[in-house]
Amino acid sequence: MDASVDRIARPWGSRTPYGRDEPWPQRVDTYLDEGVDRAMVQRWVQTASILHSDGDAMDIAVMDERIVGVRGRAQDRVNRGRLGPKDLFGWQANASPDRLTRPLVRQDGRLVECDWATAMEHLVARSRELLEQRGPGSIGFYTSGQLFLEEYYTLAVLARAGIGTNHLDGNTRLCTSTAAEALKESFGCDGQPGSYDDIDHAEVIALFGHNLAETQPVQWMRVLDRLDGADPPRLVCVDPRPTQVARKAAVHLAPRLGTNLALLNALLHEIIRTDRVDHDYIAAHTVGFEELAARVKECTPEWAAGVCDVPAARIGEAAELLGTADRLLSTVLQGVYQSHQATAAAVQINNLHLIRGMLGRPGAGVLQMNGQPTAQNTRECGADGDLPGFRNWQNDGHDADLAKVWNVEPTTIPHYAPPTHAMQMFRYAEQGSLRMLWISGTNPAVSLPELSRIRSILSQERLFVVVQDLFLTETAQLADVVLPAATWGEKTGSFTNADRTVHLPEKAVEPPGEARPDLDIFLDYAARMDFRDKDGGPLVPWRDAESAFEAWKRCSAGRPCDYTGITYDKLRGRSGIQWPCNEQAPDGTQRLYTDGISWAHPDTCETYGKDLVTGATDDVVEYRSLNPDGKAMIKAAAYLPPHEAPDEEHPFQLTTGRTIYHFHTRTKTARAPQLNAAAPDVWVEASVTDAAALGLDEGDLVEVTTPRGAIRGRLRVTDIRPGLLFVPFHYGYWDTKAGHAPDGDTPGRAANETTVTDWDPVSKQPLFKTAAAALRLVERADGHSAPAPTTTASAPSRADAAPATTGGTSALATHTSDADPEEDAR
Ligand SMILES: Nc1nc2c(c(=O)[nH]1)N[C@H]1C(S)=C(S)[C@@H](COP(=O)(O)OP(=O)(O)OC[C@H]3O[C@@H](n4cnc5c(=O)[nH]c(N)nc54)[C@H](O)[C@@H]3O)O[C@H]1N2
Ligand SMILES: Nc1nc2c(c(=O)[nH]1)N[C@H]1C(S)=C(S)[C@@H](COP(=O)(O)OP(=O)(O)OC[C@H]3O[C@@H](n4cnc5c(=O)[nH]c(N)nc54)[C@H](O)[C@@H]3O)O[C@H]1N2
Ligand SMILES: [Mo]
Repeated sequence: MDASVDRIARPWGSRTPYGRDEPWPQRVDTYLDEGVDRAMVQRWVQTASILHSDGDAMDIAVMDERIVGVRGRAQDRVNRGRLGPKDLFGWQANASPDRLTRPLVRQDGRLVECDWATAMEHLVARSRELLEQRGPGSIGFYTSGQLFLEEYYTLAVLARAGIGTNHLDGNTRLCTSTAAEALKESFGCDGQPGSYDDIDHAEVIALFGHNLAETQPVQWMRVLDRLDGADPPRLVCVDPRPTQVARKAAVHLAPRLGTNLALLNALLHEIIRTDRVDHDYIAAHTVGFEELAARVKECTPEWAAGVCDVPAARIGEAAELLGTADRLLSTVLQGVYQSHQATAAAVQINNLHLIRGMLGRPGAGVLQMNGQPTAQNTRECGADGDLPGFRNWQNDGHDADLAKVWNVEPTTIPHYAPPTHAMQMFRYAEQGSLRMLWISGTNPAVSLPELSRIRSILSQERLFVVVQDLFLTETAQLADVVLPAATWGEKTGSFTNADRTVHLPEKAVEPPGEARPDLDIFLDYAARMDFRDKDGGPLVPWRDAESAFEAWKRCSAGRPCDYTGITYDKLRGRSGIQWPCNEQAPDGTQRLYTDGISWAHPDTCETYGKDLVTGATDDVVEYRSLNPDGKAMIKAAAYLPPHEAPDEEHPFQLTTGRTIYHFHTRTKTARAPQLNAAAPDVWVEASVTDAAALGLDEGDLVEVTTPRGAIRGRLRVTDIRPGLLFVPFHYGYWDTKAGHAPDGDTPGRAANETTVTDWDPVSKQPLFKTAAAALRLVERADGHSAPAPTTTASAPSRADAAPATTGGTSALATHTSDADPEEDAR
């Protein structure tokens, strides 16, 4: 079967139904540039998508040394050939004419072009001066969840052992630090327990604050295919918006923002009350059940109904599904991680699985999801505020072991305190103790909360800002040095998706101009700084991606994220491989914890844990007394109300998030015509009830104000819960008419003009999803409708209120269900 589908109008494409416990059928999605057909493609280069955490495997089509399209890889376990809209169209940004092609340095207030040697020597001179005058604590690195493993590892070595600073974190702090923390609190160590294959086997799939349909569209296709097949799963959705997930759910709970923990405590209450718990599993593999039972004893559905504004009966129905499922799969994402009591709530989902014994079997698993494509590697490699290989900074044995791998003295690697988190780094920069900040692969001038504050921090004269990016982003415009990076398709390196699957995206074409792979930039810096190990040899002896990967394998050996059984060759030509992969598991490991809990023993665990309410760190003595045998830890927490509650002046709750067609600050997706056209500008979602009460309608220009700032956008009236506003956070200002940051005359359109500087006490993840806001009319619609998609959570409540989102002929992709074996062989 060969079919052409408008993948903007139908983001998930056509269905390939399958029954429970059957293999997910293949469907190969291909999109080639207009005027290009398969016969014209000169070579296909293996890669995987980096526009979400799914790791969709694909091949890049190359013609005349340029990228002309993509095709899914049928043999890969992750996607079996399917691609989402961003996978299909996003690559076009690579060839955008406004890519950075030469380094820039600031001279007399302006950024001017220079050669690499000039830019790097400037950077080295400033680093040396700061090291001499102010010490390593004056230098910080803020990296990404979108580079490759080899790049993070190199950065971690040069920052922690070369500079010797504790200030190294990723934008993964905004993204998956709660996922990591929740895993650490429950299992003593990071590491995704479940597998995407669990979707094939689950009887109930519960999604907590996770808009899977839009943010991991290929796994949503998998769920849709199961819903159309024999013995379909039932979905439980916890999300205040009418997402596609919510529309397909057997039970949809739409809680008041910031009340996840109350709801979860009530669900646990019901499951314990009805004794739907696996007592044998609890006895064999956990500690702490009694404390949980006592803590949730009073948390009845009726109590939670009052807190969450969800009918008690609906909570009962959800508990019934979660409590009786023979195979339960749960997924968790930003509706929990970026909301109030983030870690405490995420941990309750682990508890649900622990008390029901729903772990380590097909269909029984928890996915504490990642968001960014390579966030897992930022964490593993220690570029995110943890030590490499999930080592425990409080464990002297782990510090010594890492020092041995790097051939440095243990005192070289700072471990006097937990590694500095990103929000703290920005505070140090604000206060003046941090004097150099090297930002790679992230755009904090759009993505961090309270943007007026972030802009003023980055614009300080005394702070030396280095930005490594593809484009002159809002952040790069504030830099002292801008380094042009090569990206996906232009460089080789590996990465690991949210279910531990490692892929090897390969270089397909040359980068534009003088742009260089991030790895080469970090290696160049390490060489110029002349970082040495304790015997006088180079601290960073590797020279390319493959030798960096081999070095990382030695660092990962014997740790949970063991890569020792993986080679570049093993990743070529076939499916991705799930870590741990070593002598005992040469083909990788589908699920963790199939045979009890493996990494929670006091000698091996990544952390001794924290208090779920205050975030205070425990020490080894407390940990040993709580968990001497290394079992899973069931940790309970009481609900507290969110910090910012609506009042008379700010009567609404405001949340922010994503749409299927755009990625983050849109540096890539705004430059892909099909994606940009589908959602070209910011909008504001409000409920039918609230719009009616304020006399507002579809397309009206409105202003949303919080104590931090205001944004303007057109109104979309949807079936969102009353009292709640939603604003997508994708829209910065680089492509606006003004082209500069908002001031008195140009109100902002970035959601983060309005968000608050506040974070979860345990994971330190910022709270992008709970604020109080006011809404007012600026201008009537006058024929406009909101530039919001109609295919997704932002669908208008009244179907005819806005024209349907379509892509037309330029968005036609083919679906092939019988994968052509010749095409599969490369
Ligand atoms: N299309 C697209 N896909 C992406 C990305 C992208 O930018 N665009 N980014 C990737 C990245 S880095 C990430 S982190 C993931 C994020 O993926 P998701 O977490 O799925 O996306 P969000 O839209 O941030 O938030 C999910 C949902 O949380 C709900 N929510 C808000 N507040 C609350 C609350 O208090 N409680 C509950 N239960 N729910 C709440 C929102 O209504 C929203 O539907 O997506 C990844 N995939
Ligand atoms: N209000 C609100 N704010 C949020 C969120 C939210 O839900 N609401 N979500 C948060 C989350 S989960 C995330 S992950 C962040 C994302 O926030 P950011 O990381 O700031 O967003 P991106 O637009 O992905 O920025 C990545 C940058 O790296 C560049 N880049 C891409 N590839 C490469 C490469 O290979 N090398 C280099 N050097 N640069 C590259 C891109 O051009 C881009 O400028 O936003 C966070 N902010
Ligand atoms: Mo993220």
